[in-house]
Amino acid sequence: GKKGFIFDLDGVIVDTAGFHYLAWRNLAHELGFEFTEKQNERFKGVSRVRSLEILLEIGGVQATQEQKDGWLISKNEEYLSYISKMTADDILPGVLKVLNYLRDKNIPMALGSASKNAQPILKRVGLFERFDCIVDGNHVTKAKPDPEVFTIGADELGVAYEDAIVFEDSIAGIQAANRVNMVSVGIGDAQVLNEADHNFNDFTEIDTSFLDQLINA
Ligand code: G16
Ligand code: MG
Repeated sequence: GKKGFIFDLDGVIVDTAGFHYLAWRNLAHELGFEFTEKQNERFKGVSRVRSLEILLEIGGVQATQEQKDGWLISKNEEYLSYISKMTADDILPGVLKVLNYLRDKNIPMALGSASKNAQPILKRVGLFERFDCIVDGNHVTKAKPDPEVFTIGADELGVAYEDAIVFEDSIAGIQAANRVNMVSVGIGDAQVLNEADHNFNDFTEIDTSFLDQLINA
């Protein structure tokens, strides 16, 4: 059937994963514990609320709902201050080449992100108009590894799930795509993303013959 491409945002289109990490690490320090980059793998693709739960679990911190709400707000404010400085230069290497190639072939494209900040980020880097539909943390009730963010995207593009190709940097996102038989493409460490159907370190490794292979499969 007709193919459609779905792109995750953080860690795939832009490197905001580093900003999330900085903001969570600063909160951890404030609460008196360390938070490493290795521990941060579990946070990728995971919702804001769930991320805080995992962080408090790592630090062994008990907190009231009021405290948690305050930390969620202050973490997001810090994150927003980082993304407010983003420009088109923050689009990850090789991404525009792939998006342009698919656009020239009239392939439908969706954004599928867990982030509630996806739209302002896309606007800042000049990609808001590039997707036929944007599904983000404001539209879904179930977080990755639940496939909801991707199934809504495929439905809106009008493609069958097995004809949808998902680009993801998180374990949770690869699992979400696999759960509904979408083609999963892992961007990042192949050892971390070993459940993906295809693996690349970044978009500069993706050539047009690979894209044609996916389109014509
Ligand atoms: C992203 C990140 C996660 C983050 C989540 C929620 O998802 O990978 O680390 O916790 O969004 O972000 P926000 O706090 O901006 O709503 P994705 O799916 O784009 O990788
Ligand atoms: Mg991601």
